[in-house]
Amino acid sequence: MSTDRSVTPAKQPIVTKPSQIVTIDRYILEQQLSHPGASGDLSGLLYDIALTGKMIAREVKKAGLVDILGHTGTINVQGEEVQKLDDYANQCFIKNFDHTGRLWVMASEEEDDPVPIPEKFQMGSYVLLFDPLDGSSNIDANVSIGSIFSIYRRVTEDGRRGTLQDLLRKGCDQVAAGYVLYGSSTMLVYTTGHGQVDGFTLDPSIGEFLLSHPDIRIPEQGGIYSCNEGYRNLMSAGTRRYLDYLQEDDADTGRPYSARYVGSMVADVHRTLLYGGIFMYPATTRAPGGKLRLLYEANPMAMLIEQAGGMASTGREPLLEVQARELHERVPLFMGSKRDVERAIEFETGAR
Ligand code: FDP
Repeated sequence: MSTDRSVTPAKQPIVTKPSQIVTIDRYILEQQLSHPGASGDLSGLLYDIALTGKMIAREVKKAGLVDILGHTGTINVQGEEVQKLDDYANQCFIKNFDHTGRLWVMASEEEDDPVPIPEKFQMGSYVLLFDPLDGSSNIDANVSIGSIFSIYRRVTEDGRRGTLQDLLRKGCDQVAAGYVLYGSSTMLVYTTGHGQVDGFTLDPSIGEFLLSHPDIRIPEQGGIYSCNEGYRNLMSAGTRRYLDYLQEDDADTGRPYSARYVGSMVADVHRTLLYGGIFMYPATTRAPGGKLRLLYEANPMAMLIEQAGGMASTGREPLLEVQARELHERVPLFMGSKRDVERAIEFETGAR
């Protein structure tokens, strides 16, 4: 019998030291401290976005359980009315932001008109636009969806109410923008400009967003294009020639590109931000102005892409320079790696 009593030590679980963890609260606070004179209102708005994202993520996780927990419009076992997820997300944004004293006015993709701050609450100096649940046609298939937000400073000063003037802006006026992605994990990605885009992943065990993707930079050029090619025959000749170009065999320029299209803008743009390439929703004969909403989808995503070193265009002009004329205006868009978007513009404008 062996006298060697040594045993293989049990594997230690991998534990992240507290010193290595940067919570979103800490990160936002540190950013605020690096801007002396900041009122803290923008930080407050970002904390509220994180909270809203967590509340929506909790409900999204239950979306597949409708047969068990109850259908929309019915009363569930707890005696609560089951709300449609996009209505829930919309209400969640409105209720979490209307009383904070930080906002002047809001607008939601789900509401026809601007959402005023109720009289009983204090008014603030920021303007919030949001798409509470983007890609919602994907919910029942358990595919990633997201919430998108865009923040501006108010421009009107008088009276007790923000107006359309505060909301109909150019994307380049945004002071912050971002999204919460409800995917295999929940992520919050945001920018406040200065060429900085950061991503945080929700650790469900502690209910906190932790810095997981600091300083995201989009590659100069990618190898993936993302587009609903089902509408190819409805697209312009330039767009079709660009798609042909992406599909040609030319190893020197990394073609053909791979195609990836989730059909959920937040997921498609998130992948584009991380891996590079191009996401596009061009004009079609059925939707000559494009499909995606300028204020709730295009502008915030364009700000993120550009702050990460990429480019965003309508195909003819810089996306962030488009002056909004209507709250629910749509726009054709091309965004992603700089070289890919430049090439798309060449085809769109007929330069190639
Ligand atoms: P959805 O209709 O599912 O809400 O603008 C909304 C959006 O999704 C985007 O998230 C997505 O990129 C796009 O529409 C998908 O549109 P198509 O089905 O026309 O491709």
